Amino acid sequence: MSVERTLSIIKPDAVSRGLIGEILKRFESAGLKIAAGKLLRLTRERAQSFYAVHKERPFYASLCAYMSSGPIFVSVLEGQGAIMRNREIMGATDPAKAAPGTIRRDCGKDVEQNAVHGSDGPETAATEIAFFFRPDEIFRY
Ligand code: IDP
Ligand code: MG
Repeated sequence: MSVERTLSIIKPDAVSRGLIGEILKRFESAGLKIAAGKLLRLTRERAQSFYAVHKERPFYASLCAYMSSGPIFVSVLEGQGAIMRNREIMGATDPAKAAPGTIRRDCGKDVEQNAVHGSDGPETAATEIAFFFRPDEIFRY
């Protein structure tokens, strides 16, 4: 397996409940390195752009309102097989269906306010990282 980079977002529900440290600890404990990170707030338009792939879904408007409702912590995670590793640590989309010990099971509120986002493949990881970070903001280990 090769070293990969993936985009992680700690979503507004988790940031507002003081869970940034708890969630970053889980990434680091799993061997993922934090290669970039920042706290920011998306405008509604930026949230719509980030989630454009979901624009036909019934939850799109609500998702974009929620994702622009408060600060988020965006980071680039780096490591062996980082994309799928991060998805495993996150757990299933719906916290009620996520495996015990996953971030979404332990920290998510519901299927929308599910604590974290993670890229789902190499192409989306590259696009999503570039959405938030310039190359010179990303560090190598
Ligand atoms: P993922 O985040 O596990 O990849 P996606 O299907 O890509 O799941 O959905 C993107 C985000 O949209 C989810 O993380 C969640 O915040 C929201 N979402 C997904 N499905 C639903 C739903 O059925 N109702 C409300 N929000 C949803
Ligand atoms: Mg997805």
